[in-house]
Amino acid sequence: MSYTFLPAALLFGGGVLASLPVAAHDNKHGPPPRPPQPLMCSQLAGDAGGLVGAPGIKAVTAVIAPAAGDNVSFCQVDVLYGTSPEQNINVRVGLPLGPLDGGSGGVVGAWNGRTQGIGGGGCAGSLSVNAPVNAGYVGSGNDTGHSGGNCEPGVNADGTYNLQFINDFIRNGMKAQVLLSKRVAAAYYAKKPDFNYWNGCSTGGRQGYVVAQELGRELDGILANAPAMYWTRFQTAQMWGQIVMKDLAGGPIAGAKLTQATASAVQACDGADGVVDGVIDEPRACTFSATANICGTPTAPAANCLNAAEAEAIDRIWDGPRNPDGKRIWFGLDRGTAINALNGTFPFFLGVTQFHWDTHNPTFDWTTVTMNTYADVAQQGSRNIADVTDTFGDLDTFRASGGKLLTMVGANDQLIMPQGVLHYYRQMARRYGGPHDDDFSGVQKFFRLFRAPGVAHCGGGAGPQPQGLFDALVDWVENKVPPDTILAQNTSGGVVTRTRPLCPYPQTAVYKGSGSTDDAANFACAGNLETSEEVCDSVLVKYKHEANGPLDHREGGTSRGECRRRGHGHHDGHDNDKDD
Ligand SMILES: [Ca+2]
Repeated sequence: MSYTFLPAALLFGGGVLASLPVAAHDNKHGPPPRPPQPLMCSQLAGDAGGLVGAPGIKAVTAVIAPAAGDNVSFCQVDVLYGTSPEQNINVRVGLPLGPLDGGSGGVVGAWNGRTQGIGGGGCAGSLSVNAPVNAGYVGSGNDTGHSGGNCEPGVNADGTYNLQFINDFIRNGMKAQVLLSKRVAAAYYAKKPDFNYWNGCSTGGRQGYVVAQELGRELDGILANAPAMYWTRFQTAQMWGQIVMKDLAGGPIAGAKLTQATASAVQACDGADGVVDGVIDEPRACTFSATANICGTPTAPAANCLNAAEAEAIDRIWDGPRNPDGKRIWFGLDRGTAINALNGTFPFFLGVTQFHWDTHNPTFDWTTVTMNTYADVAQQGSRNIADVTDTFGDLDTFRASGGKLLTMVGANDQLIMPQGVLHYYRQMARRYGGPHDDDFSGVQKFFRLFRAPGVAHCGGGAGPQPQGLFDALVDWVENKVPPDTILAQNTSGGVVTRTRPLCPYPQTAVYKGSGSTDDAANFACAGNLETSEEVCDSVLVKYKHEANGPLDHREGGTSRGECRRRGHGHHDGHDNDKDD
């Protein structure tokens, strides 16, 4: 295959191509073109690197970082990117040493021929590229245009949005990162990457989805775990429990009571999946009510029982935010999840910030919001800023380009309600699959979701911990082997104590009925967790009409008729269908 060296095209499109040297050669009378040659690291900060003076490139440094501890030496390129004085995105590209810098053992120098972008967390990016570089990848990261993890600058003091800040955080930073990493790799090694990947969790997971949705041709494989997608909607929902506790219980409920309520729910529902192992495999099917923990009742625990108001508050935290009509606005924390993270003595700081974004008022006081007015704030957020932040686009280009998307989400994620990504997955299943609600075969050809029972945000928790996710993605992309299961395991003192398969949603791991329940070999992926009961209960009130709009069955991946037919038109006494 002929190879045309057009590094700038990756970043800036066709407008600047005419001014760049190219190896392609259509002058039959001239000398043959000289193929591109590898560069020394330091040359990447000079004219030969093609970065200096290019549009959007404000500064470039390129130095060889010495080996340190377990980290190998590599070529560290730092680029300050921005197309205006206000835009300043720091991108770091870490390159395994090329042949002119002493690298060896890889495809070119120490390089394995691949790139791997690393995502950030919270309201911050990441410039830590050691892990991918140590594994032979060109690693990259970006700071999303600001340092630190504070999202408050998204709203100016005068009540206007700082859309530069918001867009750099939401999308521009990782786009510049991906494009620059591919461009710098091609310049350094004189070879385009064979495969390009993303690897992130939480905000890093959201970033992976943004790249899939908005740069669909650039990456071959994306690992996007516990994605912070629907940024405005889920972060607003992070405040629901605080408001409920304030209104019903007079303030935060003691942490020990919340912990006991979680333990009681696990005890009640653990065995429903066929294996008593301290984990509720399908928490949506668990209907345990915290009223069982009310002091003085026969079912109350020996310690940390609840008063009636506290019990109602915990039930509403599990249920998630609803509007005054009883229609679901977003999802709650599934039973078995640590409630304290969002509902401790103080609210989660990014949730507080989100209320400022929702109302574009940097001094808005969340304590003025009640359970009845919560929907108004949620609706303001949807109408004012969620189209910018929530990144719920389709995957048409990514799919058509052959990309593969892999997501792990902990079923007991204590920060990002895992039903959010299920909501998106259901929509994509309908978009790329068959006509039936339960047909996920189409979407699974390029996008697989593994929900890990008992696993917390990006890992941790009582459930078996997912293993080898990134390797599974690479195998899918490069060897066409789709991940049919992901191994998960618990360890104690370095010894594996339990293995269990994770299954591509909506399948689940079912015990075969004999042999150790601590051995993955005794489980098989089967069943369908997308019951009409779960799907219909997950239908949300229409986006941007949270205060008093109709339910949006279509966006919920189902139909009103389907939910009516199955008898799910009503929920908890609320007439969910009256306007629909
Ligand atoms: Ca269980």
